[in-house]
Amino acid sequence: MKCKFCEKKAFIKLHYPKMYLCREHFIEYFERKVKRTIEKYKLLKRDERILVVVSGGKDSAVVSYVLKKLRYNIECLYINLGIGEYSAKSEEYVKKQCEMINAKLHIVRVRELLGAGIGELKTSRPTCSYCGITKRYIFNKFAYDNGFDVIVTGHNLDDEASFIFGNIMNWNTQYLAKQGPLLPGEGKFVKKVKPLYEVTEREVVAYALAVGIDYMVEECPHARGATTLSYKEILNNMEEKRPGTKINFVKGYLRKRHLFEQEVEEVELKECKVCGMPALGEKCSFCKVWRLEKPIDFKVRPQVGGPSS
Ligand code: Q46
Ligand code: ZN
Ligand code: ZN
Repeated sequence: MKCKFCEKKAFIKLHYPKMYLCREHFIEYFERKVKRTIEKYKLLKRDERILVVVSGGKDSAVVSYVLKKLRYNIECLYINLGIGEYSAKSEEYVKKQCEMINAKLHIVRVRELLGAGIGELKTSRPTCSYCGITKRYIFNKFAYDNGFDVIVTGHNLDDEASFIFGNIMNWNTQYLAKQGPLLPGEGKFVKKVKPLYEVTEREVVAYALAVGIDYMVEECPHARGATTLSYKEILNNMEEKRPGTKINFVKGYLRKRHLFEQEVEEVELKECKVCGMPALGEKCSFCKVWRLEKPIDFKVRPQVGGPSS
C-alpha cells in the first residue's frame, strides 16, 4: 500500500483515523499529535524548566526525543533502582538515549543513596509498593530541590485507558477524580504532565522504530503486571472491532471526571518531621519506609531556579 500523502510505500497502517503513512509522514503525524496534546491541555510553556523522568524504556525515550525536537527546555532524570542486571542495563540505554538527543542527564542511584536496592529492603510492604513510593518521592523532590517547573512522564493512551478501566472494574472511584494529562502542582508537589496522553502504545513503538531509538524491552523482574496486561488486551480487542474505542473512552472519562470528585476524602497534609515534604502522618511514606532520620538533599547546582547549565 502507498502513503496517503505521497507516492512512497506505507510504513504503518493506522486504524483510527484509518490511513496508510510512509515513514516521514508518520513521523510528522506523531509529532503533530503530541504538539496538539501539549497545546490542547496546556501542558508545557516555553519558558518552563522541564524534568523528564526516563527509564530506558520506549515511552520515556520517545517523549524526551519529541520534546527536544519541539525545542522544549528539558533535562532528564533516571532513577537507578538497584535491581541487579535489569537496572544496570536500563542505565546504559538511558545514557545512549540522552546522548542521542543531547539532553542533560541526572542519575540518582537508590543503592548509593539509601544503602539497599529495591527488592533488598526488609519491610512488610510489597516490593512494587515501596518502589512506587520511592520513585515518586525522588522525582518530585529532585524537581522541587532543583527548581524545575514541571515533571514529564511517558504515560501513553494505553496506560491511561487501562488505568481508568481497571479502577472502574474494581470501583476504586477515589482514584478516578484526579487523573488526566495534567496534575497541577500544589505546595511542594511539582506539576506533572503526560504529553503522550493521546498516542497509542503501538504508535509509540512505531515512532521509536521510525526515528531509530533503541530502548529496553525487558521488564523489571518484580513486575506482576498480569492484571494491567489483561485490561490492555481487552481494550485492544475492543479497539480492533471498533477503532477509536480507547481514545473515546479516555476523552469521555475526562468529560465525566467531575462525577468522581465526591469520592475523594479531603485529608489534611502535614509536613514530614524528617524531610519537610507533605505527609499524612508525622513522617512521609518515603522516610518511613527507608527509616530515615535525616532529609536527603537532591540539589545539583547552587542557584535553585537559575538558568540551566
Ligand atoms: S514498581 Fe515493581 Fe515497577 Fe518498581 S519493582 Fe519493578 S515492577 S520497577 S513499574
Ligand atoms: Zn508519505
Ligand atoms: Zn519525609
